[in-house]
Amino acid sequence: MSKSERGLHELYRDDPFRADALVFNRRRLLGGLGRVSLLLGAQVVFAPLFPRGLIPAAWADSDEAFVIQGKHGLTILNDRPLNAETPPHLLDEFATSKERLFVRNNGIAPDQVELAQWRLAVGGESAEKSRSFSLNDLKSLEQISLQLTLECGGNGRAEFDPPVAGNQWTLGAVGCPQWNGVRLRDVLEIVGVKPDAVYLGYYGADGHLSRDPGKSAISRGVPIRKAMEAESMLVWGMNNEPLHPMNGYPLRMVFGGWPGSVSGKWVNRIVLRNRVHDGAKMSGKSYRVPRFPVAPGVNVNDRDMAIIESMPVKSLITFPRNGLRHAFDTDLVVRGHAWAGDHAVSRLELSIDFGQSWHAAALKKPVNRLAWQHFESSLRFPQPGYYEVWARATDSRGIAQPMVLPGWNPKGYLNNACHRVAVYAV
Ligand SMILES: Nc1nc2c(c(=O)[nH]1)N[C@H]1C(S)=C(S)[C@@H](COP(=O)(O)O)O[C@H]1N2
Ligand SMILES: [Mo]
Repeated sequence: MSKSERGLHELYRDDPFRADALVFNRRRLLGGLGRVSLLLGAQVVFAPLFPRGLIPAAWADSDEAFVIQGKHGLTILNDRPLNAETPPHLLDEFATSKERLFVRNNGIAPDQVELAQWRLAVGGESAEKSRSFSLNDLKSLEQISLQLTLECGGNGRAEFDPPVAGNQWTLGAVGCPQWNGVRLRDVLEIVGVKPDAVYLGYYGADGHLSRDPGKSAISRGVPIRKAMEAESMLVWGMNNEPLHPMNGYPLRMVFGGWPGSVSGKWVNRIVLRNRVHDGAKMSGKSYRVPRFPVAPGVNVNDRDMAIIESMPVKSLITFPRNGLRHAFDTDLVVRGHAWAGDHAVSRLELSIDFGQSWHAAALKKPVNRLAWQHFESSLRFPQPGYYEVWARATDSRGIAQPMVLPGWNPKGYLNNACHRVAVYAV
C-alpha cells in the first residue's frame, strides 16, 4: 500500500497530529461543517475543545473507522480513500437503494458542492465546439430513467491467490439502482462529435490523495461507440432522489455492464478524444488485464495488458444469507440477481450437491438493457445436514460462470466465480 493510502487508525498511530489535520480539517470544523461532523453523523458541539490528536471515541474501538452518513450496513474496507461494500443479503432489492450502494473512491471526495454553481464542460480535440452545461441545462433535455448494473472491476479481488494489492472486495462492490438523468449522446450531439473521435474521457471534482491540485485521482472513459449507446447516461439521481455524496453528487456518468471505474463521479468535464484517453488510471496495470492467460503471480509486461470493457457473466444469491438454519422438510426460497456486462443472462441454475446436478431457477428478463436480472427458485433438502447453495449464470452467448477462480491477473480484476452460501438443514 502506498503511503498516501494509509488508513485512519494507522495514521493516528504514527502521526496523530497529521491525522488530526487531515481528518478534522480544523479550520472548517470551527465553522461547524467539518468532515468529522459529517462522518460522525452529528455536529461535534464542543469541537474547539476537542484535544488535538485524539481519535474520536466513536471510531476508536470499532473496526468501522468511518461511519458514512446515509449508508447503512456497508462493510468499510478502507477509509483513505473511502471504500465500502454491501453484504450480499442487503442487495436483495430489485433496484439497489441509495443507502445500500457500495462506495469506491480513488481519491478524496469533494467536500461541499454548490449545486447552482455546478458546471459540466464538454469539449476536447474531437468536439466540434466546447460548451458548458448547468444542471438546469441538462434537465431541459429528454429525461430518462434506467436500471443499470454498476460493478467495480475489482469486485471479488479478495479471493485471488497469490493475493493482489488493492481493496479486498469480496462480493458486494455491485449494485443496480434506477438512475435518473439524460442520455450522454444527447449532450455530445449538442457539441458535435467529429468523425475522428475514438474515446470519451471524464474528469471529476475529487482530489488526488496527495492533495496535489495538478493531479487527478482517476480520469477514465469509454470508446465512442459505448458513449453513444442509448443506455449510456449522465445522471443526477438514483431511485428519484439526488445522488448520495459518495456516489457522485451532483452529477455522474453511468455505463452499465462495464467496470465501475468508467462511470465518472462528480463529473465536471468531459472530453472527446481522437485517441484512447490518457487520463489517470488508463494505463499500466490499472483496470487492464493480460491479453492471454498468465500463471498466477507472474510479472506481466504493460504492453501485454488490455483495457477491460464489458464485464463477465456473474450472479449473487441475496437470500438466504450465508449460514442460514432451515427446517429440512420445508421449501427454501432462494433468490438473487444475475448480470453479464453488455449481454443478457439466459440461464440461472442452482446446485445443492457441489455441482453434481443443477436445477434451473426462474429468471426474469431485465427491466431494460444492462440491468441485472432477478432469479428465484425453491429448494428442498433430502435430509438434515450441511449444504451449500451454488448459483451459476450463463450469458446469451452460452458463456457460464466458472466454479472456481477465473484467471489470475496482476490487479485481481474480473473474479466472476460462482457465489456459494451455506445452509444448515435442521
Ligand atoms: N471521479 C471519480 N469517479 C469515479 C471514481 C473515483 O474515485 N472518482 N471511482 C470509480 C470506480 S473505480 C468505481 S467502481 C465507481 C464506483 O461508484 P460508486 O462509488 O458510486 O459505487 O466509480 C468510479 N468513478
Ligand atoms: Mo472500481
